[in-house]
Amino acid sequence: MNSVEDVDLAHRVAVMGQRAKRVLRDNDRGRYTVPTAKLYPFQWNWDSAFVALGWAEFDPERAWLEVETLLSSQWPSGMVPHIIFWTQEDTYFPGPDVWRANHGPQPSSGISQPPVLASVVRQLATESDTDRVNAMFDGLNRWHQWWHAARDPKGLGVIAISHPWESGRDNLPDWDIPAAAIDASQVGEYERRDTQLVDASMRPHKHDYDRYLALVNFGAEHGWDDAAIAAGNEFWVVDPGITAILLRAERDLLKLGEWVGRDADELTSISTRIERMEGGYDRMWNPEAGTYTSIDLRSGEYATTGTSASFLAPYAGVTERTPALIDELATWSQHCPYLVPSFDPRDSRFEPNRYWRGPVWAMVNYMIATGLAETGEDEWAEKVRLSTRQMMLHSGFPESFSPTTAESVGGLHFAWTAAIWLAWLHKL
Ligand code: 9WN
Repeated sequence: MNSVEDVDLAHRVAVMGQRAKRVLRDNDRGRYTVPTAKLYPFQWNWDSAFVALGWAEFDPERAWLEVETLLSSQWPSGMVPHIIFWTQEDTYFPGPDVWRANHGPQPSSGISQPPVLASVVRQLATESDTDRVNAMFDGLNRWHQWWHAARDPKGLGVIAISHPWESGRDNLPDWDIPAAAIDASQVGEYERRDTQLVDASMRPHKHDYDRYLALVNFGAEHGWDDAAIAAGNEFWVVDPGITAILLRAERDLLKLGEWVGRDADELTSISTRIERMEGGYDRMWNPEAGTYTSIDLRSGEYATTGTSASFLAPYAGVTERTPALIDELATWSQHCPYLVPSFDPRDSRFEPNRYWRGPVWAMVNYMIATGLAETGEDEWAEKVRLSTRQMMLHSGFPESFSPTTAESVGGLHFAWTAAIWLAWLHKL
């Protein structure tokens, strides 16, 4: 017989499921879902991909529409932008007039974001979806090719970002030193909207924003030309997050291609890209830090510290160093009760409530735990899952969570957090 506690928990879980659906419905704009109203009133790239996993739990048609809408914003170069400005809104800065990036079918930003889309499509696909997968395959393939050509032009097998926003982990301490070289003297006056909607102590500093905007200006002045950005952008940093996510996405794209019977040539070129990345991955291993770190390609310097993305190697199918990563995760867990903080909690730059300098993000946990489970590290996969669940039971569906208190950080009523509940955490 169930105890009172079990019944109570089952009730709370059921209520959470209803609330999570409500969050998606409230943020639904018909063909895409905004991350949260006002703070982020457009379509964001990796948000939409994760949100589709949530929709899939109760409205599969709507899930497909989400991912198809995202891919429909693709530029002729193959790039899929990080923000698509489907409507005009004045609650977000910088908007399309600052980006000056009208290269695609819709006004958009000029950079990309972590390419989780192919992995999500693989999860959405059921036996009856071969036509849909076929229709998306070329776009996904071209986007992946773009990452290699535009962000790894030297064929190192690891992927660079041209802007902190491209990583999706905007104000990570990793970017401080590479960004320090950026000349922001010409940025001028501007009005931020984020700090009018969220406590400024949770958001990046003005110093960071000045540099974000200087990089946007550089891209816009160079017509968002990939070669000019690779050659001259002051910020050019290998990101373990993008690299792991792309490698995973390439493996999933290959499986999708095999499944729908694409040409051998197409499949071979994906396999070649996978092999190049498998060969390059260990460049990010930093023996002094004892983990994978980012690399500033302009100076050749490695970051000194691991981040939550260091733990994505198993998700990428790179498992040689899993024992060391598990030791590292165990150490982190002794320094903060909730896993996985976005930045090393032992480091002096760790800030539990400031955006990507400490808070926990549910979709990052989802990827970390997926990789750990696939590698046979069930105990730690489960710890990460239960930690995520506990934080949501405590604080609902905010943008992110404090790893020290499980309290909300950033925006509320947040789509990807609710989606991760639906896709992954709703079972008792
Ligand atoms: C800039 C929407 C996005 C996420 C990013 C997160 C944050 C934007 C911002 O919000 O970035 O892209 O203005 O802060 O860092 O990962 O996609 O949720």
